Amino acid sequence: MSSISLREQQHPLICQLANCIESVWHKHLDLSPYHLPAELGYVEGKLEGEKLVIENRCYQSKQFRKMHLELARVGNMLDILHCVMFPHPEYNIPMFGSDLVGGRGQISAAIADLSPVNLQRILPEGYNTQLSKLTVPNFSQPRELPEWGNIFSDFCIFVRPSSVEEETWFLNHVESFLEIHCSQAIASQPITELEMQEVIAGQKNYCTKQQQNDKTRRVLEKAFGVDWAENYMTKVLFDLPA
Ligand code: 18B
Repeated sequence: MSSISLREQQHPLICQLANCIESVWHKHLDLSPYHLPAELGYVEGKLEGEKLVIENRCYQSKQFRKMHLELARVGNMLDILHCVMFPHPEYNIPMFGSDLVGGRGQISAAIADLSPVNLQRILPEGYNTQLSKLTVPNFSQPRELPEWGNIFSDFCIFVRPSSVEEETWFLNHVESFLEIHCSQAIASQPITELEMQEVIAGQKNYCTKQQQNDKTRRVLEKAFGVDWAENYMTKVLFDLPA
């Protein structure tokens, strides 16, 4: 099955966000393929008797070591979009991340952020200026970040969209994040070797915290087992630069 067909079966917001992400990437960046570890591009498992299907699309560009878009579906109970853009550590630019989780017609978690990669949680000035100009939609059901969520910036959006209108607000806001991110990234200059050490430490902290997301881990463990889930979370979802 091609990922177009999985995408079309999923919740409309997931399908729209996946299309949006790929179209902004194609518009701004010179993409080449990024090869995931063997056998992990398309995977199927069983979760409580339901089929779990995972489809990955992965690219790289001059500024980004790995741009990962993943769609997953458990039977027809759970639809997931996961996306992370990992910058090359020679650029001091944030990590874009987004997760959409939903089931039976309702998205329960919609999160997107441009997360700083220094331990002081400071975004580069250009990002701050651009992000500060955005109007934050007035979502009726904001959600509380878990404890490990201290990696996210003050611009992070984490909500349960309560209507088609709010879904559109979320989609448009993430599109703005991506437009700002791609244009800022293209304009950014490589940093020194010393500064790179801090960026690597920041990216490592981001990944270590994300690996603590028990809700993601539980879904993967139930379908594929503990060891497979650990390998997938550390080698595919949140791996570190070599
Ligand atoms: N995630 N998510 O990507 N996760 O990957 N996700 C959930 O309504 C998967 C990211 C984030 O409240 C839930 O509570 C699976 C990125 C946060 O404790 C489920 C995959 C970000 C929460 C899954 C996946 C991110 C969350 C519960 C692999 C942010 C709330 C849904 C395909 C940039 C955590 C709910 C909490 C929730 C599952 C964030 C089931 C399997 C990139 C903060």
